[in-house]
Amino acid sequence: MKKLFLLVVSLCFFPVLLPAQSTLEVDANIKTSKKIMDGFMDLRFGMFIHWGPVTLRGTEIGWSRGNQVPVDEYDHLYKEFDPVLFNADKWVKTAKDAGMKYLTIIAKHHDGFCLWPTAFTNHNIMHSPYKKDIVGELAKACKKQGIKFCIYFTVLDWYDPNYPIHLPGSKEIDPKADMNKFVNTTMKGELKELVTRYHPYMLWFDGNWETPWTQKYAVEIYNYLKHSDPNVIINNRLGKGEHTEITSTTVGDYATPEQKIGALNMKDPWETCMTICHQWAWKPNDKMKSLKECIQTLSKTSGGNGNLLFNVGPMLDGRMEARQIQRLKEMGDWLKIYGESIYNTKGGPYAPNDTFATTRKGNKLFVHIFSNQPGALRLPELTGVKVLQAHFIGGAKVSFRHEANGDLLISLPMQLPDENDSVIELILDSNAENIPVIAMNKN
Ligand code: JFZ
Repeated sequence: MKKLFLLVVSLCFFPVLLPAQSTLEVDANIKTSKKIMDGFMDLRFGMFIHWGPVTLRGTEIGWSRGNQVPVDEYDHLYKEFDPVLFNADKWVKTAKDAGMKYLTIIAKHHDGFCLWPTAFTNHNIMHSPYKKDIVGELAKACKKQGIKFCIYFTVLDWYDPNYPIHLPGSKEIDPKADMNKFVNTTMKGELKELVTRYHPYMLWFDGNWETPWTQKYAVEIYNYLKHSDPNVIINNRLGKGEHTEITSTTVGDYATPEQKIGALNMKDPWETCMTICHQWAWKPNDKMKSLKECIQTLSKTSGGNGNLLFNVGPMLDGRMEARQIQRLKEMGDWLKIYGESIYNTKGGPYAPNDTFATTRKGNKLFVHIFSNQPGALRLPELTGVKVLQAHFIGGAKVSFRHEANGDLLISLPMQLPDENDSVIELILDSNAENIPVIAMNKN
């Protein structure tokens, strides 16, 4: 008995004596809780910001290094980077006026330039003429204005000599590089600075597709970060694997479809990242999405039970473009009327298509109508549920009837109240959130 007691005690104090746990899996106790993830998914709409010295050229961040811009030129752009009109409060207010609830800044993109004063490389904002902590100022402004502050950080670094690949798309491994040193010293050091100084709500990793990055590193970094802040949310691009899915081996808390709306998924959290124009970083005369496209993208994303991280690339002087601020404000104006059908809702039960999408909360089912249907909108049966009442949000009553085959027929006026997305609120006789998913045709 005494021996057993001693064994138990020694195991408690010297966990190294325990059989080595698989290093390829995240400890279930450390994984971000469902409660925290539900809170994140309630937010629905956030701002992504891609920015850095590359705006001096107007080409794509990271990817244009060694392509449109020669490496020697690209790597010295920061010496001219002086965004004197940068104003963190204005950026955050732009996000707030758009109805966004969180903001994710690129602290370091694939070109390795750091927008905060890091001790681990001189390739950072303090060595530019500007010399101000962009990440810190944004963290402060977000806190002040009640926006959740999040950080993008890529695991690859084409600039750092210890990271084994040095050019976009290259497969060539530099024999002089030291990946272990890069991860254990530079990456861990930089992440520790970011987490302890700025307390991000979420970390948006990227770059997981390159071969030097392994699942073992991903698990190690996940555990490392969660020990530092047990509540921090981490996307699925920390681990290896497809961005669009969550599987049993995924390292990270949610899926990250890019430049396309994710599929309806009531089980796994996901967030689509998408640009308001074409490029992630600012480009002169980049084609901007119409208001209709912006609003319908948000509604279809919510209808699929996902979040939208909508990207803006500010200009080289530190301002966001007036036309983009205006477009975002128009989204915010729409959300002021229809926000109840977006925030804190669940997607489904119908899979969104180009005609309509649905969201739900309690006994309410919101039908987002994207284009007028001659006379009526026909919805396949909502099994076991009756509609008691229907009206446009902020407007008139809508007539409807349950057909003999179970279909729900909703009458539409000649002129829909909102040309971008009119929302009908259906009041049901029971909880809309319990209705099973209903597959739909594309149109
Ligand atoms: C990545 C970044 O590379 C991009 O610049 C941006 O930050 C976006 C949010 O995330 O997107 C990718 C990811 C992978 C490839 C291209 C773009 N790829 O493998 O070609």
